[in-house]
Amino acid sequence: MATSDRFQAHDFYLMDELLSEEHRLIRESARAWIKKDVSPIIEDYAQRAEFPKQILPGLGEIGAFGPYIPTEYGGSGLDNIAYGLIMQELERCDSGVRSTASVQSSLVMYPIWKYGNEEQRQKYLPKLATGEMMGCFGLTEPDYGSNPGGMITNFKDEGDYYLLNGAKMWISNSPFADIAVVWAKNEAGRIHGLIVERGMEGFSTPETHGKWSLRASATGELVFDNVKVPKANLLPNKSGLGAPLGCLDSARYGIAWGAIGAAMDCYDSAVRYSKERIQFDKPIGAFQLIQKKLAEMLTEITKAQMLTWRLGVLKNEGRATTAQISMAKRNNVEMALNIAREARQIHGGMGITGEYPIMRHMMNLESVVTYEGTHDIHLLILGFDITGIPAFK
Ligand code: TGC
Ligand code: FAD
Repeated sequence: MATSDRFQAHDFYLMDELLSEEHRLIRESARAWIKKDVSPIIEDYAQRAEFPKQILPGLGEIGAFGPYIPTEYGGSGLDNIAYGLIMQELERCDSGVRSTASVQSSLVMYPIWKYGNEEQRQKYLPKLATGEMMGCFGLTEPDYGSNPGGMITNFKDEGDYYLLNGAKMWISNSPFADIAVVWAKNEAGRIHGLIVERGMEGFSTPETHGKWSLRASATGELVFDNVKVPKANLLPNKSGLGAPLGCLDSARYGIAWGAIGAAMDCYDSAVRYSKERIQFDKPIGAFQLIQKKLAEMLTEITKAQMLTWRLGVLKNEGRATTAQISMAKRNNVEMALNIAREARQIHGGMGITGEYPIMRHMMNLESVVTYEGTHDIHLLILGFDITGIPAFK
């Protein structure tokens, strides 16, 4: 089913004036590519529960893989606002497309750039930046989701190599990734990152089927059965739970922007539908109850845009805190989910079909509100920041 993409951006508080010419150009090129190459196929792939692999080179070309990674490693060397705008445009189309780029950029390229050595950076980053090589990030385990510090995946020093055992679950991109950045404990119980490559004996990546959400994104497991990982594949420059959590800060920041994209798409479709759909001899947009929904949607989108732009400025200055990022991820995903639900109602019965993007966004956002830290975990991160008292355990 090829659906037309009639999206028009809404900028009620003239936020574009806060962007540079370069920011606007980057956003427009991402938006144009999405409209041309991804929007026409995304509904069909989501319905078939398949990831459209043919978009990978295009994602590389628009700079969606490693936007803020330095150009010497193949990245685009952009700032955090540009990174956010790209994520917004991708998720405006589909959260799964943004997911693929988020994982590659913030959960694979970022740890190799920040925690890897020069040899690892040169070996992996340029290929990851073009999409020629794809990666995934293995933190979550079947028994350790919100509490990754409890992980049981482990490795032992066997002299010439590390012997890796364990399993990861719910891993975006795992079924087709060439490499996995895997978090595992050493014999002393210290968490380290290891780069595991497809083809290593004992390493498999079974796909997770039957998802009602993120259907256009591939999700799977990572299974390690006595995998011999070369010692050169250990990320040497940071260990402890803070290492994977540091990557999450960057990915959660991208999601905060991305969720605004999904909300904008639902709002835009709802505005258009409310002017076109006639009931009781009037466009439904003439009824106060519909206007209330639209006015509240635009208000929430505008508030989220301002919050997130300011977060981007702080991030560019190196001043954005984990708790500030949690506030934006939590607020914006909930905002987008609420807008998707309201937009679904405005579309009446048509809202449940693939003719409109609404139901797909709504179902996708049910994953987004859970991954990268659940809605309630982000509330607890904020509670910790406010009181100084951790309430996680
Ligand atoms: P806690 O004792 O608080 O912290 C352990 C160490 O980590 C440090 N730290 C951080 N460092 C960097 N950045 C952060 N955001 C950090 N947060 C904490 C902390 O200072 C400490 O360092 P040190 O030196 O003292 O050891 O850890 P805890 O075990 O109490 O857990 C805290 C909690 C619950 C907030 C954390 O575990 C958490 O965030 N849980 C949520 C797990 C999560 O978000 N998983 C996401 C998996 S990846 C994913 O979902 C990808 S989806 C991708 C897609 O498709 O887009
Ligand atoms: P649980 O941790 O079991 O939580 C269940 C419920 O209990 C939640 O409501 C939670 O908020 C609540 N809860 C837990 N602890 C507390 C507490 N202390 N106080 C109050 N409430 C609490 N992970 C990766 O590592 N890499 C990936 O690429 C990846 N991609 C994903 C893709 C998809 C489509 C999905 C759905 C998940 C993905 N994840 C990935 C995993 C994701 O990060 C986890 O699902 C998430 O962290 C929550 O873990 P859980 O599902 O085990 O839920």
